[in-house]
Amino acid sequence: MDFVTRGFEGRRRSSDDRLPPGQYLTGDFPVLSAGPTPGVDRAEWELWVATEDGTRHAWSWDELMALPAETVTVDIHCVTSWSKLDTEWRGVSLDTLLADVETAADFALVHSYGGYTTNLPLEDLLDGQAWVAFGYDGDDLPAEHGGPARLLVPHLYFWKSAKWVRGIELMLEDSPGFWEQLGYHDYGDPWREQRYQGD
Ligand SMILES: Nc1nc2c(c(=O)[nH]1)N[C@H]1C(S)=C(S)[C@@H](COP(=O)(O)O)O[C@H]1N2
Ligand SMILES: [Mo]
Repeated sequence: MDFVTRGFEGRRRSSDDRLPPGQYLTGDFPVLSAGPTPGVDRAEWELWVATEDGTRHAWSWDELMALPAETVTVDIHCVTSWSKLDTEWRGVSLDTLLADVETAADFALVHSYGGYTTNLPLEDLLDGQAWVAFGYDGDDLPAEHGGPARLLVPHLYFWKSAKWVRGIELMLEDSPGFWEQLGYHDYGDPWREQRYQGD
């Protein structure tokens, strides 16, 4: 009987249910960069977090590698309408990086090598929702996809997942990043189709 079989398969959400409005599925991994791929040497690489009172925390590449890492499998959604399901990343949770950072900030402005920035609420970086990812699909993260390391915030449109991440500025007030200044949405929830300001 058909409905019996469906009962078992129904435990897994179909790919259609995992596709936010206005998105299509792709099996490729498109590269979307607003500028050239910056060459960042792991020996020189550093990740900083600066709080609203100017306190600075920083990790070298070796210090990042010494932190507990996780493998996560997530769906990603680009505002240009492609979505990719079940992408596998390796990275350090922002919960780990921010554990000892004392702040009263509500917002973060993420800075990349090369100058790109993007803003998001600090709470969207916490509680298992964001990683500094350095591995993709069992390998090092390719440079064109943000290697050595990028931010991964899969529950928001993928422009919030800053490639070549270099620092996170914690702020009391929101401040728009690169695409946000050009009219993209401040928050960018793909399920609410928040592509542009006013959506
Ligand atoms: N530093 C930086 N990060 C960036 C971008 C960029 O241009 N520069 N593009 C964003 C956009 S619009 C998307 S869709 C994703 C694309 O990531 P990918 O090239 O690995 O697919 O990176 C985001 N992060
Ligand atoms: Mo994008």
